[in-house]
Amino acid sequence: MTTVLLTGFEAFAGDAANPSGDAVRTLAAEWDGPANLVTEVLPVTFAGAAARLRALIAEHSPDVVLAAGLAGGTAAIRVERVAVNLVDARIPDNDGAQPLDEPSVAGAATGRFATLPTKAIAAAIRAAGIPADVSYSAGTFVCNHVFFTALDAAAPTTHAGFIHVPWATGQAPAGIPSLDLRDITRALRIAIETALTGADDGLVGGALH
Ligand code: PCA
Repeated sequence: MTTVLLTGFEAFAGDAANPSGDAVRTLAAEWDGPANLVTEVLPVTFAGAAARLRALIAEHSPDVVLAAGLAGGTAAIRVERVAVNLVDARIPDNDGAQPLDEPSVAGAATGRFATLPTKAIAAAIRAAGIPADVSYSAGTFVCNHVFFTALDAAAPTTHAGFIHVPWATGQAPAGIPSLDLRDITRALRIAIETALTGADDGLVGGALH
């Protein structure tokens, strides 16, 4: 049976919530197949998140790995295409660790591309009426580290990638954009379904700047 590993994150930076973790918990509760869905809410720690993700991939040998995290201040779902082999923490993680200018995986390539069909996923999410774009930087904090780790740890045949989500409505700080948690959850479901069936072939995308 096809296995999908879906992760979100716990709260960080003093926030009370993280919509990525909430959406993963919601999708796990309503999932009705046909793929086997394995879910986890990861700690926002460089050491803990990467180790846990590697253990989950080793245990379940998933066909699809989709990790999700919060990008506070954004207004759309961001389907990340590029993971950089760089850890450069602007704030401490939930362990209090703030590594600077280190590789995510020592000796690995400078960067890696998502092995999910990123353009097809963004288009499918938009077609459902939810704002979504392909993004070319997942930052240099724990999300990018988990994204790079997923690509490093997964088998070459695995489709692996990362999605950044906005704040959920009702949780966002004043004046910060948000999406309904149901739409964030739907976007993750659409991403999984597209990863299992879709391809980027022939889609116009990219970014001018
Ligand atoms: N967002 C952070 C880490 C955890 C999360 O949800 C990031 O973008 O790196």
